[in-house]
Amino acid sequence: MVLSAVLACGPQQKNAPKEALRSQLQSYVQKGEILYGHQDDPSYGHTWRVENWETDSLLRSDVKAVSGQYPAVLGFDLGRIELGDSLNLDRVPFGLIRKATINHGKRGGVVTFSWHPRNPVTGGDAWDVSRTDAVSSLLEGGEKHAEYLEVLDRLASFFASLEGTPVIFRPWHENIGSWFWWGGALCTEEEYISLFRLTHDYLEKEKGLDNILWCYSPDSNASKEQYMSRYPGDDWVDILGVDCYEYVGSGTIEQAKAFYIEQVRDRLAFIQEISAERGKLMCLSETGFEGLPDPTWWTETLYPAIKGFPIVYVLTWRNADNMPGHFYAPWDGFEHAGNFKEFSELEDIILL
Ligand code: BMA
Repeated sequence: MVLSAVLACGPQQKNAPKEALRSQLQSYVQKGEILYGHQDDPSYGHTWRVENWETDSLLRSDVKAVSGQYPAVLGFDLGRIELGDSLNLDRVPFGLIRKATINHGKRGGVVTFSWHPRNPVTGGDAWDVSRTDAVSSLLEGGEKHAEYLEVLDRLASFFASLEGTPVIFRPWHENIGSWFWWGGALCTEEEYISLFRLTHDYLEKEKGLDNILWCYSPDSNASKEQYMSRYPGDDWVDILGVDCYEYVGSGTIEQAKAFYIEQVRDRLAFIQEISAERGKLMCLSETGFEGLPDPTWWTETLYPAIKGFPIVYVLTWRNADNMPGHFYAPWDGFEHAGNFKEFSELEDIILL
């Protein structure tokens, strides 16, 4: 065992930044409060983007523009950190992400990271599912294992640069469906679990990082059995999440709404059972309805879907500045923004 591993198991673990975050999150749950989160909130919005993060105060926010408050949770993505790039896959500088994370932690907010890494065997993006050996290649004995340890070094340096700010990391998300190279049909259960554990153990035991709570966040295509079939284990997971979106498809908004509410409630119900058995926090790690076509989505769909579940947060996806229909939170001038304001003022919904 390396020295950092000995230290990580030592008595100071109780005082680790991640334990402070865990207690903070537990106290919201005990009060029946649900934090609201938004992906990439300070980086860009529906019609704007931070130009110079070093001089910018990073105080602009579509959510604040319509509700008067910042989201309690900020989400960021680490895709392309594995390449050593300075911009992530949505062109957000990692410098901005670091600065915004530290600022948000200081003002009492919570930060969560997703990761859409590129395919290690094809060089394609996270959605390149053309080969089924990408995950196994990263594991011990695999042809990309040594390179993966270098990727983990980059990840570790990033987390270590957050000045001790505790954060939530949810790698290898949406792993039941098969649209990412680590998805259900692209690797075995054992390979998936090994990859999650390797990622966790390298950062915590090898690198001694103590500022990360780990979230497992499959997509909503999972039954309880499927959800658990790729569960990395209690020693590797702190928060149980699920990503679940509303889609209209060929039906009506009313049908989509009924399906979404039922699906979210079904998934959160079994996650609640698992989290009670295992003493884990739970969250709705990603959700939304692209373009918000339903005028009362926040109060009449999202809220009824989550109400009564002890989730610590719900995060809606990003407001892209370069794809006019790709937004999941309101923005200044959006016709149904008032419904979000109403949602944000509910007693149990917490913004910063
Ligand atoms: C997806 C879309 C993409 C984006 C990716 C990672 O859901 O928003 O445009 O690149 O997430 O943020």
